[in-house]
Amino acid sequence: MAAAKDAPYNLVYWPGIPGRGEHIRLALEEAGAKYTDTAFSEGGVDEVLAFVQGNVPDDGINPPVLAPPILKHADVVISQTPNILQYLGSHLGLVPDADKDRNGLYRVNALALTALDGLSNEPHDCHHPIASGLYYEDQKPESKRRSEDYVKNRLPKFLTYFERVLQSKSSGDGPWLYGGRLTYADLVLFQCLDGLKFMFPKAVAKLEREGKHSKVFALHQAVAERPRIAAYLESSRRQKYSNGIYRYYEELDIEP
Ligand SMILES: N[C@@H](CCC(=O)N[C@@H](CS)C(=O)NCC(=O)O)C(=O)O
Repeated sequence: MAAAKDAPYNLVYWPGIPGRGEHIRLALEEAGAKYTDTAFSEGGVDEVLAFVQGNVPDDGINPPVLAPPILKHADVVISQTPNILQYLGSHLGLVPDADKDRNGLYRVNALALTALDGLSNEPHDCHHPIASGLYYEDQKPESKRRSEDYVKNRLPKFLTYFERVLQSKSSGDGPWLYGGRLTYADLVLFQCLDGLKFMFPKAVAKLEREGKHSKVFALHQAVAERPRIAAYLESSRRQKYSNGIYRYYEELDIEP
């Protein structure tokens, strides 16, 4: 059975944190797609654990997954955030039109991967510079050093890169990263910057005041104002940042 066009989308992700699952939610919400979410379903944690422990899917088609987010859609079970986004992007119209721009999908994916590298994975490592399996509390001095370097060097580097993308001809008209229309890469950049505003409020506010990344901040605003995204952000489906990738620790709220 191929993935049925009208089959509902099922997001499998840990309850209690927006986490990487948020990138998937934003794509589904922007498209107005019907979906279920284990963050809000009874027994949601058990479903995540069944995947993480390798009990499902053992269906002869889909390999086991290592970690959420996981997307189930008809007979498709896939993991890896940018991989899921590429799948959803094609299904939900969040990638360039393949007839007009055959390789646009890969360009958009490169932008999303770059945002996830520098504005999601590296922030995660600010709290886990020694080991992902150790608590933040077990690596606080290293975390402080890592965070200082991140806000001073890495964060401006990535924002400068995205400003350059937004100023480039390939960005087209309007506030979007590629081809003059919203793609999933814009949603990823929005979510990353949104999380960073929560995680490093002083550093991000300073960068915003300096005005060197005004197009990046304008993109964040433009995504937040999309009617479906605005409604989603106001809804109870939008979870608060807590103990996920984007966390707030006063001692790391550094002004570079
Ligand atoms: N590269 C993967 C990373 C997936 C990942 O690290 N998921 C987290 C939750 S956001 C997790 O549960 N990890 C468990 C682990 O790495 O052991 C992606 O982008 O989806």
